[in-house]
Amino acid sequence: MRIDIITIFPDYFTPLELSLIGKARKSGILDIRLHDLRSWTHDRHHTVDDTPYGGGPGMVMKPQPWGEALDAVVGAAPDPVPRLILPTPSGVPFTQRHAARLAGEPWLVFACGRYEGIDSRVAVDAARRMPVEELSIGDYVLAGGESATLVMVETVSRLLPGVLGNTESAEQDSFAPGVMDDLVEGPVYTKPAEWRGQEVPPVLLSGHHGAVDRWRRDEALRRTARNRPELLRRMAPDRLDRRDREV
Ligand code: 6GU
Repeated sequence: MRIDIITIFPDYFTPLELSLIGKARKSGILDIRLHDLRSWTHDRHHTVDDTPYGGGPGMVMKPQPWGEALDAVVGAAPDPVPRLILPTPSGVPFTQRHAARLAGEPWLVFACGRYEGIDSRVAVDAARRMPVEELSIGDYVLAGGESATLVMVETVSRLLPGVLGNTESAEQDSFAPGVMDDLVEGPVYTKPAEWRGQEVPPVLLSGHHGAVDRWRRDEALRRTARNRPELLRRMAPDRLDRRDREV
């Protein structure tokens, strides 16, 4: 997968050189390209923002550098056609479902806004050439789209074939589409079997895989009820079996 990131802070993305994503880039699974928006400015001060029409606080990102940046990065008739992601607190809430869908795309472009956002005409102009999605990572306001882009790139990247090792399967993750859909994961344990007076739940040492699976599902249901009750309320009734209802 190719990912282009356009930002006024390319240095913000050095974490993408580390760990799983760094390895995926070295192995060629991931081709991440960073672009400094200011390289498409033409004035001495490399200006990317201006005052908002209609007044009000803060500054808005000018359309001109964004238009030229997207022209240069995407081209006139791209093949394949990339998907443009606009991280914004006003966007659709980003979920694991979005991540799974985006992981199937060949090419994503992230446009990181700062200040009060990007002049709205940029998204309309880009949509003439490619699908555009406005996505938010949660109900709080960040100083810019960079950290939200890091979150989305990491979430999508770990779903790409070959990025996670066998020990770190994405299938049993909290929110993973499939069996654990709409549930958060329960507690996990490693050696020693006793630590500071606490024993590991004996079922995990029993070797009975069926019993272990059932215990994990019970614990996931309990933790979901405690921390995310709204997830259980919206869950389709047919997704709970008879044993689930007893938990
Ligand atoms: Cl994507 N951007 C900004 N600036 N703030 C956010 C956000 C995005 N998602 C939640 N808050």
